[in-house]
Amino acid sequence: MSQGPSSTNNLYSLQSHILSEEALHPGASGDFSWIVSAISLAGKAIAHRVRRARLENALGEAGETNVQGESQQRMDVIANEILMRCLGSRASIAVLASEEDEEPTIMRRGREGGKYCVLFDPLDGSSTLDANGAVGTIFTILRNDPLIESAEKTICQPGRKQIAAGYILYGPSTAFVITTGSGVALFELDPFIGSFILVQRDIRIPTAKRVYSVNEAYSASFPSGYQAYLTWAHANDYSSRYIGSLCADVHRILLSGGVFLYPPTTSHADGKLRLLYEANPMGMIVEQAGGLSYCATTPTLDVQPTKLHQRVPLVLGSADEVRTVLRHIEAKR
Ligand code: AHM
Ligand code: MG
Repeated sequence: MSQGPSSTNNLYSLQSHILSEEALHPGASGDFSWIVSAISLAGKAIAHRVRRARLENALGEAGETNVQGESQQRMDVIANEILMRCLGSRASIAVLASEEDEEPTIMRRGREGGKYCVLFDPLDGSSTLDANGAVGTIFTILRNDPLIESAEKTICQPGRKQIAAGYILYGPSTAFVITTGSGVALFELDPFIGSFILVQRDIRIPTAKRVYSVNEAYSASFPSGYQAYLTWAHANDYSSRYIGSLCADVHRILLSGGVFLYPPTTSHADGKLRLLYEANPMGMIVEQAGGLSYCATTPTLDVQPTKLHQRVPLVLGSADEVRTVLRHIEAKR
């Protein structure tokens, strides 16, 4: 049973949570909590801009195509700038890397120091913004290895090495979900006091739930194992929920269970979602909450990345549901 602050009636902020986790590591310098505070500041600023986007005429395409060949939304560019401005000034940051930028940005490395790398998707699911859909910022924090010269190679670390991962969901409320490797905690932004307040710690994903989340319109081009799974699910009383915004779909699964799938398709032969700043952070959160995350038949967090914007197929969610998908994929190999 998860314990929220309601049992004690105490208010507990994101900052207090991170400080108390740091206190468990006697040698901690406090650099890590500075980074989380920069991400939370960016989250508040992005939440504000997302809520005003229609009024400020900031919706629609920016007119640019990003490195992945996808058209950038104006809000993608705004969210990216906010994160860069909030994180760029933090002295412990070595490298920043964003879905929106072709190359990683080196802030300080070598003799200048820099302990951490932060990778992010500034505004995931932004194409749903025109319809007032929920969008999110996904982030992961990695340790900088000063012995590796190339910034891209430094950040190509398997997901198991993540120090922390999380997302901020801009929905009816602004939710901040984070793990530092000892469970998953959920905070909600109280806009009147400007703080993220703890609402649930040690979140556990239900082991099973008959709900799948996939863009089924592409199913004719899915590999046969995924097709066989969907045929099986149709015959077994499953329901379907798909928002088309990864943060929103993962958040629902985190709180109420089910399975999310983004298989390879004709237009995205390796899958659509990016390993380093989408699949890995979500994989760490889901595993920390007792669920499973796989890229085809390899645990997401064990995939060795080869490049910053690498794409992968993804299956994640309730442990039993993910195992059922994997059984169907393996049967057709
Ligand atoms: P984005 O990072 O460009 O926003 O793309 C990622 C989004 C995810 O949020 C979502 O799961 C997926 O793309 C939806 O893709 P599709 O529209 O093909 O179903
Ligand atoms: Mg994205």
